[in-house]
Amino acid sequence: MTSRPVIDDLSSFWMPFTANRQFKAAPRLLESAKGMYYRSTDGREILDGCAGLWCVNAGHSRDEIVAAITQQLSTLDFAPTFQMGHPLAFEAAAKVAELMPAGLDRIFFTNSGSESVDTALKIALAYHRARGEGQRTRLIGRERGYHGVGFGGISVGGIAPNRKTFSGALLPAVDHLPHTHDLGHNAFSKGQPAWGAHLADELERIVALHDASTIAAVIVEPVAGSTGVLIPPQGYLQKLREICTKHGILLIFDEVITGFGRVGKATASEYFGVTPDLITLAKAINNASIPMGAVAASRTIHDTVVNSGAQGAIELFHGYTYSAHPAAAAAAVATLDLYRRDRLFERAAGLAPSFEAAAHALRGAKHVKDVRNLGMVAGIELESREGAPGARAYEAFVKCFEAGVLIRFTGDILAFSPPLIIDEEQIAHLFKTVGDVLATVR
Ligand code: PXG
Ligand code: PLP
Repeated sequence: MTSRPVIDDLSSFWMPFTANRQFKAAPRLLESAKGMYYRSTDGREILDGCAGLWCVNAGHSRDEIVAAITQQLSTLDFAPTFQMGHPLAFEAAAKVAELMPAGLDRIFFTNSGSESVDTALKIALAYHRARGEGQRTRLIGRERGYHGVGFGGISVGGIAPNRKTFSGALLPAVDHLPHTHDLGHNAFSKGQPAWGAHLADELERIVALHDASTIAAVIVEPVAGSTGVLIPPQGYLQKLREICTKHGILLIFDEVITGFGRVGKATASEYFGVTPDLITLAKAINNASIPMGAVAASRTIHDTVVNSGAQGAIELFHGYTYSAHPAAAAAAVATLDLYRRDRLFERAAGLAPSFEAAAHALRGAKHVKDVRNLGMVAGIELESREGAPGARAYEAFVKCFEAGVLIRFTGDILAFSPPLIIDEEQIAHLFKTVGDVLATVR
């Protein structure tokens, strides 16, 4: 058995997005991880069905990444990237650029998805200003969108509880597209649902209301993860792209979850064949081993902003102390090399059909009212318990953990996004455990 760290005081850590009192009354603690498995402090192996928080795409504690970080920290622990540089920052940017859709090869580094979102929104404003259209300041998000927790991100985001407390301080010029989730039309869709492309036309209505000359950008997740795995209807993203192009509005895809293989290609943009103007990234960019995020900008946007400044003047007043932190950059280089060497994106594409079949085998399981999936992401929506929304999924989540499987839940939706190194047997075990647990859930 492993030694158990004695934690007698859980009170200091104010936990993020957690029911703190509930958790601290019955904590679930992880103490190590390797490959597909966590180990809990009570010495149990836990199959990771959600890649941590949708981020450990190559599996846990990979030797190549650990070695790169360790080596880097003892060579160059920190170097500024404001008016200075270090070679790995440029190498990491070039490697990220290689995986982006053609033309989106200018990379701005951040430390998280939230920072990537705020960065992309600011780049959009800076771009229009550099073009002499500084009045384009309005931002369009979408209902049920999650774009992190910065003030920009919650303003364009569409999750009511994330906004309510802060409503008086959100960005002023923001509008929202309707979300595309409708079980009346699309229940039990495999891959992209057939119904819903017309919802993109709502953008025309918003443009007519505010006038295109006031709108800077539209931001959406190509596949919404956090709010319960919402797959875009066939043709929907293409339509958004067309409408944005027609009106000179920038299109931002938030690929913090979909980036780096989750849907079987490097990006969802590549998978869907729709190229936005900006892509936000984080999480799997370096297998979540060190905090890092990025924004991929089109060369047009980059060149417009950079060439508009006077010689010797800083062109974009934006950046983080830790932008391209050496350890994070080393981890990114090692991770992207590993993805290529092990052909992990192809592996994800190859596993997707059995993942889909295993998820949809839970159609008909107790409480299940929808199963949906794309690539290596799946959502299982449960009928809510009368008067207690979310309680049923929480019970399922806790029982799965007790049965040795880690999943995510939001509201009454269970979410699955395992590391892309998962094998067929583990996929079967993951969904079988969930089925067994659901049979016991009240
Ligand atoms: N955009 C998207 C699309 C995300 O999914 C962020 C931005 C923010 O990233 P950071 O690194 O600031 O957290 C995210 C993050 C979940 C879950 O289980 C999802 C996220 C984070 C934590 C939990 O749904 N997504
Ligand atoms: N707050 C203060 C007082 C600072 O000096 C800085 C950075 O120098 C920041 C916030 C921003 O920190 P970061 O660059 O890590 O985002």
